[in-house]
This record gives sequence, C-alpha cells and structure tokens, in this order.
Amino acid sequence: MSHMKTPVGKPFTFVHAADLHLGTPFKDISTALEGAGKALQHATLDAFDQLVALCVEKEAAFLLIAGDLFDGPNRGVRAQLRLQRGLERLHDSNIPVFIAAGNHDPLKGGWPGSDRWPPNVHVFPPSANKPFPVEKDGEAVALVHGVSYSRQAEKNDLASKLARTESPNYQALYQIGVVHATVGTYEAHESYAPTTLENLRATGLDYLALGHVHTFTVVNEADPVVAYPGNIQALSPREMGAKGALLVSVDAAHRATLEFVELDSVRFVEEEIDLGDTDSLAELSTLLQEGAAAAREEGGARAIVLRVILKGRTPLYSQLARPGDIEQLTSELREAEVHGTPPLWWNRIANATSPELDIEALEKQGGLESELIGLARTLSEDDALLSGFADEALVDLYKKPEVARLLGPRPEGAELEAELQLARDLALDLLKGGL
Ligand SMILES: [Mn+2]
Repeated sequence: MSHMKTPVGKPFTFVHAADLHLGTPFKDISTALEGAGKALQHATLDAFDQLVALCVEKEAAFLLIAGDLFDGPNRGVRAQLRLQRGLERLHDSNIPVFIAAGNHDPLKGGWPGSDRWPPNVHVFPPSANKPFPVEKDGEAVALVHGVSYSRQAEKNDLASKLARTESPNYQALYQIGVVHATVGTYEAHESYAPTTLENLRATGLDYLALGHVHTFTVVNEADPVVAYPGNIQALSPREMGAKGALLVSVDAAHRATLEFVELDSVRFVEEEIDLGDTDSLAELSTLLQEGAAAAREEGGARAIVLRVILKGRTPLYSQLARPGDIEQLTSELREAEVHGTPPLWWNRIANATSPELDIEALEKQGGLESELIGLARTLSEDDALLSGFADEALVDLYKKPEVARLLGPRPEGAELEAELQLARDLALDLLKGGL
C-alpha cells in the first residue's frame, strides 16, 4: 500500500529521548572499581547535558522525553540542579520540552520542584488533554499530544487515549503522541501500558514517541512511525552498547528520517575471546589486551566498563578454573589500565572455556566417564528431561561453595544446553585429576 503524500509544511527537526533515569544508582558493578563508581554517578547527568547540547546544536523545534525522566521518588539535589540548568538552556534557545511521566516517575499529584521549571517545559497530565501546537520560526509545524502515568504499575492502554486532532487549524500539521508504553513483549521490561501497533495506527498520529524499552527499536517505520530511542545512558552491565536519542527530520511531505545519536558517557562493552588455540598465559594476556583495545575503539572517547567472556576448548582450562586465578588476572589487568585515557575498567572476566577432552575416546574407555557422557547426551536430547534435571540438580549444585568458587554465580538467562556441557566437562576434568 503506498501513501501519496503532498507537501504540506515546512521541514523541521526534533529530538526524541526517553528513560533518562537521572541520578540513578548503578547496579552490578564490582566494588573494586572505585573510579568507575565515580564516573557512573555522573553518567546519566553527563548524558543529559549531551542531549541538551544536541537540541541546541541541531536547532531542534522541540525535545520529547517519553517517560522515566527520574529513576524514583528520591531525585537527589545534583540531578535536580543539572536538570534545571539544562531546561533553562533549552528555554534560552527557544526549544520547548514535552515530558510524559513513566512507571519510574508517575505523577501521583505532581512532581516537587517542577513548578520552578521554565515556561518552555510541559508535563502531560494522566488523561490525554489538549495537545500543544509548536512553531518553528513563526510557522506552526507540529501538534504534540501526550499522556502520563499517574501510578507506577499502569495496566491500561494509555496510548489508545491519544487521537489526531482533525480541526481545520491543526489537521495538516505533523502530529505526534508521547507515551511510555509497551508494544509487544520484551524480556527485560514489565508490560506497562500495553498497547498494539493496531491501536497506535488507530490514533491517526504521524509519530508515536515511545519510552520504556531501553534499547533503540523502530517498531514501525512509517504511517505511523513508532520508535523507542532507548535510554541515553546504560544503567547496568546488562545494557550493552551505544545509548542515545533520536534526531528526527521531517520533510515538507511529512516523511520522517530517524538518526540515532550517541549520547552516553560511560559504555558497557562485552567481548568474547576464543582461547581455542591458546596454551600460554602470555598469549592469553595479549588476547585480553587486544580485547580492551577493541572495546576502546568501539567506545570512541567514552569511558568503558568491560566484561570479557573466555570461550573455547583450551589447555588453560584447568588453570583458569583454579580458585582465585581469574581474580588475580582481573586485578592485574585493572592495574595496567588504571591510567589509560579514556578510562577502561575491567568489570569481570567470565570463564566459559572447556577442557581439551576427547569425548569419544573417554566414552569408549568405559567407567564413570562414559556413564557421565551418556547421561549428558540423554538429557540434551530431551528438553523436558533437561529442564527438570536442571531445576533439581543445577540449582542445588550452584549453591555449593566449591562450585560457586569454580563457576561463579549461575549466569542469568543461561542456556541449559550450554550449562549442561559446562557441567559435564567440569566433571570429566575433575575425574582426570586436572584440578
Ligand atoms: Mn525506563
């Protein structure tokens, strides 16, 4: 289906951001990383400064913030001051700001301090109210609708409250809806304000500026454009890669072009290193340094928090599995990197290597080894059997201190198949006296 579009308006640009979580504490960072802790304290605020700078530099017609401006009710003095300063800078540049509240910052009767914000800032009420027309250089270009959460666990389809204004003065404008909502299902996110693409289409709007999902995602490319910019700064090692906002250019025919602009000041990077052909610690050290260099490359001028996963079948397996060795390796690397620019912090090295084992030969040789290999095979061929076994055996196994020392905590969302192989190889290696 093709939509014939006729030129209707003046081209303009706006910025769509979401999930700023200003002043949030970071999770899952090793306490050994003091410097990182300090940088991370400022990271969401530094990213916000970058967001403001982007709006000013690109002469944005307006800025949209689609929920979770704050992380929680305790907003902190530093975050509030930086926010205030940024909003004033946008006011001085004649850039209106439209904010919808999300599940982390529901309105519940208003936000303390927001009465001091400059008059260019508009916070949407919990019911879809009168939309705001926006002018660029004296000419009306867009109409901005929006709706806020009044409570944290919003289960209503808020987006469906939005509807295009058809009155003659406004119907030809580019019309946008700002809402913190869930379209589809996302493993890492609660399904708050759930909606469907069908319902979003039914609003008749041109662009749905969503928030909630912390990963940049274009849900629908056009008619209407539906997008999540992701958060402007990652909040934990699980949020890997570049973070930022969307710079949206709307042409005279109301076609929108989305550009993802990186704004994060600290980046979480994960590198997988295969130790398949590696049999010496010196080689391992070189590979790790190369991993760090690659992470730096990926981060540009940003500070990096790095997690490395060691993989592959290697004679180094027994050594890496020895209690304390990975920790020593990690602190060695930390010391070597401490003066680097930009800073790079080794958050964790995970050992997912396996020993060099000749499974076929071991199975033929009989005894406990071949029984173990047979059991693992039976389990891997039957999903129900494997998940039952995992619930019973693996959960208890990881509770044992000697196992925890060897393997670390049970990885979140680990693949059972991979865990099974890890357990089999570890047992086989122990049997051959490799430890
Ligand atoms: Mn969020």
